[in-house]
Parts: sequence; C-alpha cells; structure tokens
Amino acid sequence: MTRKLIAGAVAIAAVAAVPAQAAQTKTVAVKNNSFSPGSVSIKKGDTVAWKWTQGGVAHNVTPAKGGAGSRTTSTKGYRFTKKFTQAGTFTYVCTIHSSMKTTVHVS
Ligand SMILES: [Cu+2]
Repeated sequence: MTRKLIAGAVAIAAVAAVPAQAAQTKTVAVKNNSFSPGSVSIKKGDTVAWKWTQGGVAHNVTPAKGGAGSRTTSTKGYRFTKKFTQAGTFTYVCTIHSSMKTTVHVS
C-alpha cells in the first residue's frame, strides 16, 4: 500500500516537471532586402533563427534598442539565433536597410 502511494507520487512529480510545451525555434528569412516574416510570436524559452536565404547583399540583425546582434554579412546560409527568456515585444532591425525589421512577440 505504502509502496503504491510512493510510486504514484513519483509519477505525478515526473509529469509536473515536464514543460507544457517543448522549446521551439522559428525561422526568419533574411532576404534582399526584407526579413520574412516581419513578425513572429513565440513563447518564453523559444528561439528565433534568422537565416540568410539569398546572400550577396550585406545585412545584420541588431536589437533596435541596442545591444549585441549578429555580424554584418552577405553570406548565404549564415544563421543568427537568439533565445528569448522574457516576455515582451522585441524589435530587430538591419542597420544598413532601415526597412528591414522583425518584431518578436514573446508570451
Ligand atoms: Cu540589410
């Protein structure tokens, strides 16, 4: 009887420890000259991966409010990833092309 109760408690604890949703990665294409899509919605703990899909024109992915972003590169296939751990709205731009913008909504 006691052993069964303990086994049940362990099983419940194991389920509670599993996150409701596994962390995901959403990809934003870095094109010439736009980010596609221009807006992504993710959950805390998710990652956004910007991927240079065309190449030939130099771009970067930089937080609009400043701070560390990607390098500036024209290399097709280059990826810049950022994991978001706080809820909020975060804007990333290409500092070379003012029309390139990604808004990341984290809930
Ligand atoms: Cu650019």
